[in-house]
Amino acid sequence: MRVGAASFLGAASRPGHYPPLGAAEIAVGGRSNVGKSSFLNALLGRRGLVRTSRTPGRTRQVNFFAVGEALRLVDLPGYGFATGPATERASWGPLIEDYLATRSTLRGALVLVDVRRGLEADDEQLLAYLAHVELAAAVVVTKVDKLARGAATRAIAAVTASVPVLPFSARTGAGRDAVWGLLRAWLDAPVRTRHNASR
Ligand SMILES: Nc1nc2c(ncn2[C@@H]2O[C@H](COP(=O)(O)OP(=O)(O)O)[C@@H](O)[C@H]2O)c(=O)[nH]1
Ligand SMILES: [Mg+2]
Repeated sequence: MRVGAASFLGAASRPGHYPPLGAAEIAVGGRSNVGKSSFLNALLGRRGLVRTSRTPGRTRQVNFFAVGEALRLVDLPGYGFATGPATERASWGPLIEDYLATRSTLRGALVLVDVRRGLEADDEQLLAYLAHVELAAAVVVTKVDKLARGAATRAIAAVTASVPVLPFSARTGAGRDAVWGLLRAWLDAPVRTRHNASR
């Protein structure tokens, strides 16, 4: 897939307050520090577009990036980070759920997991929610360069999900073409009308 010019489109910090509907959207979620910003930058071939951070949990908004005319990538707030005011923590879930349940142009969601941690309870919950709202989903196993080849292969095989599992490294670029292939398939698939997608 040829990647069009990417640009920041806007952010939402409250349910419903999203940029106007436009191009098809694909959401990217995962625990804080899983490598989500690095994944997006590597996918887009843009080093600094999405801020990578050494202070996990700071990004509490849904961030929208336009990729050419036909696609938007949507960076969901990182979950599972256990510091910060409880009120802020409590707001992430409803925001993510509202966006996933209601966004009519949303075509699928990637759930990122660190190769050294695998699928954890929060990730399973997100996958279950995606199945519940009938969205296409896949797991991207990040930072595969952090393990030796054999250990990485075993760790990736241990990620068992009922959706595709794709290994990825933002550092080496491994897995980039496979991810783009999946996204293209999602964009090419017929749009299904979800019962609860209202806006
Ligand atoms: N070795 C390696 N480090 C990575 C990779 N992806 C992210 N990181 C590092 O993991 C940390 C968290 O990355 P970031 O993209 O900010 O994660 P986010 O909080 O999920 O957005 C940073 O120090 C990154 O440099 C990867 O593929 N390989
Ligand atoms: Mg980030």
